[in-house]
Amino acid sequence: MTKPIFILNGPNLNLLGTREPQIYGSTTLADIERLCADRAKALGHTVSFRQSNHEGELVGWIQEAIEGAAGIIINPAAYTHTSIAIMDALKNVAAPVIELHISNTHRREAFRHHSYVSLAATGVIIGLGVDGYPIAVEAMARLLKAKAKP
Ligand code: CA2
Repeated sequence: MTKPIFILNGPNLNLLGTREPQIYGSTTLADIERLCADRAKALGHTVSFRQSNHEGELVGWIQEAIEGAAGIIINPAAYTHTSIAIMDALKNVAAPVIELHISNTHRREAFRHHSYVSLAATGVIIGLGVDGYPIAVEAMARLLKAKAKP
């Protein structure tokens, strides 16, 4: 059995679709999970889709991914800009890591312009709205296919 792609979501993303629609849109996290699962299935993969408001729980899931995931797609939310712990955890993952942001963080406040997580990411998807999630699944499938080649 192939390992799932972990899709990890950080603090407050459970509120998607309920607040700040002008920035984050009206799609809920449950809708996004379905979009990702469907896209993954079409590409021959599965996903394990999770959200936490706690930094330590996210670090634990990243450690679990070292053995248990084909790759990680992560929207670390506000921890992007603060968490050396998440960056350090991701640096121990040999599998591909895609960092994802719904909004274009570079068009927002200066404190959102720096990402610790980017230092440990294979690639970054920013500012494509919630479409970024299925696009990230597609990109991950391509990275995994390229890696599987002899
Ligand atoms: O654009 C993104 O995906 C962010 O990772 C979202 C984070 C923000 O801190 C990052 O700078 C960029 C915030 C997630 C909060 O999500 C909410 C969703 C709906 C209502 C309120 C917050």
